[in-house]
Amino acid sequence: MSQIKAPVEPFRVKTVERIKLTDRRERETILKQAGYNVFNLPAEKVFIDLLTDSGTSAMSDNQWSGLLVGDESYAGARNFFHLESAVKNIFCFKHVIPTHQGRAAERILFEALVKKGDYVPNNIHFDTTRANVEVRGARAVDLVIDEAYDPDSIHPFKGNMDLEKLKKFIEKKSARKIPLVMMTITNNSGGGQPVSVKNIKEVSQVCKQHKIPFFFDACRFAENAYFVKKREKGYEKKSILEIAQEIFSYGQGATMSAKKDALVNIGGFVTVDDDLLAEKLKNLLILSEGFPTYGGLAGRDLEAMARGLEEVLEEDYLEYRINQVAYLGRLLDEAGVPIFKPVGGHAVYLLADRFLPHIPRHQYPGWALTVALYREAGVRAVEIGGVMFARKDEKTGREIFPRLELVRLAIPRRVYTSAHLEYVAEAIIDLYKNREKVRGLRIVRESRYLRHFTVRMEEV
Ligand code: P71
Repeated sequence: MSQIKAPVEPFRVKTVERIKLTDRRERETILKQAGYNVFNLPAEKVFIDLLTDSGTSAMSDNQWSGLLVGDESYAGARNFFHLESAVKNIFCFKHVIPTHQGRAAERILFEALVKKGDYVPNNIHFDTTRANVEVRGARAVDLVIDEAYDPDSIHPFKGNMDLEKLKKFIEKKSARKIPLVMMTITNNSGGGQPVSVKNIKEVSQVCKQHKIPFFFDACRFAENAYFVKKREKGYEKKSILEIAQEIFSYGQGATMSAKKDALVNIGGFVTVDDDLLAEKLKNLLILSEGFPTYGGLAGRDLEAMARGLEEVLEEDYLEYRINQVAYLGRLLDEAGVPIFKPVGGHAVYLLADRFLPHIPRHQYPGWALTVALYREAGVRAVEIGGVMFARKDEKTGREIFPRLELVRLAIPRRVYTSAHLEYVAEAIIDLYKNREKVRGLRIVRESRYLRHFTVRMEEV
C-alpha cells in the first residue's frame, strides 16, 4: 500500500499469543453493552490494542528466565541488589527504592516534600502526577513551551520547559512555595515529545540558583535519550547510557513507572541522592507498599525490571522502537490523515477535530473516533480530549474544552509487527474516507472525577 519502509524488528518470535478479529455485528453489540466506552470492552474482543504502552510490553527470553531466579526472601533479596545496580548505573543517585508502579513512587515523594499551598512546576504533569500533587493541597503547574500546543509546529524538542515562564513563576510565587520542579521525559501529555539536554541543563541551573530540588518523571527516559542522540548537536556519537547519565546528573532524583521503558508489566521506583529524604521515603513506603528492598513487588518482578533496564539501552532496539511509531505516523500522514507532529516516542496522536469536522466539540469527536475505530476494525485507542479533560464552568455548568482534541494510538513495546500497524493504518485511512458517516455522542451517565473511565454514552 505504500513505498515507505517498515523498520526491521531486532528480535524474532518465540512465544505467540492468539488474537482474534471479531465480526462487525458482534462489535456493534459489544459497543452497546459497553456504553460506547472502550474502557469497558473485554480485552479479548479487541484485535489490536493501542489503549496504552504502559505495562503492555513483551518481555524478552532473558527477562522471562530472570523470573525463575526470583529470590522471594522478605528482606534483602538478591534481585533487589541487581535492580539497585541497574538503576544506579543509569541514574547515578545514591538511593533506589522500588514501588509497585509509577504513581506509588509519586505519592511517597510528594508526601515527603509537598505541603498545602505549595506549587509544583513541570513541563506538563501527567494525570497521576497532577493528582498526587493536588491531593496534598498543592497546585500542579504546566510550564511547557507554547509550541507544545501547536500540532503543526515541528520543533524537535516540543517537550521543553519554557525558561522564561519558569523564572517568572518562581519570582511571583517565591522559591519557598516550590518544594521541587519536575520534568517529564518524554512529555506524555504533550504527545510523547522529547526534552533536550540543553533545556534540562538550563532548568537545573535556574533551580540551583533558587535552591529548588529538580526531579524527573523518567518513565520514557530511554526514548528521550534516543531523540537527543538523533536531534541534538553534540550527542550523535554518545551512547544512550551516556546521554541518560548526563540527563540525570542535572537533577536530585527521579520517579519511574517501569511499565514503560523498563519493559515490564508491573513495577516502578524512586531514586534520590539525599540521605534524609531517602529515609523519609522508606518510612512512607513501609506504611503502604512494603519493605524497602521489595516495595510491593515480588523478587522476580525486581529481576525482570533490572534486566529490562539493561535491554532498553540497546540502540538497535530503540531505533526500531522509535521508527515503528514513526512508520505508523508516516503511513497516516501520507494518506492525508490529520496527526499531531512530529510523531512522539510511544504513540501517534490523531487530530480528531480535523478528522471529524462535522462533529461539534460538545458531541465529543475524539470519543466518536475511538468508537468508530473499534466498530470498523476492532482497534482500541484512547481519547485524550473533551471527555477526559473538559472542566465544568462552576456557574453555568457548561463544559470548557481543552485546546486539543486527540486520539492516542499508543504502541506497546515489542508486541505488534509492522503488518499489524499497516492493518491499523489502513483501517484509519478507510475511516477517514468515510468520515462523514461517523456520528457524535451524548453522555448518558458520568461520574464527577475521571469520568472517562466509567462514562456511558449513546450516539446522536
Ligand atoms: C499511559 C499511562 C498509564 C495510564 C495511567 C492512568 C490513566 C491512563 C493510563 C502513566 C504514567 C506516565 C507518566 C509520564 C507517570 C505515570 C504513572 N501512563 N508518569 O500513558 O505516562 O505510572 O501507571 O505506573 O502508575 O497510558 P503508573
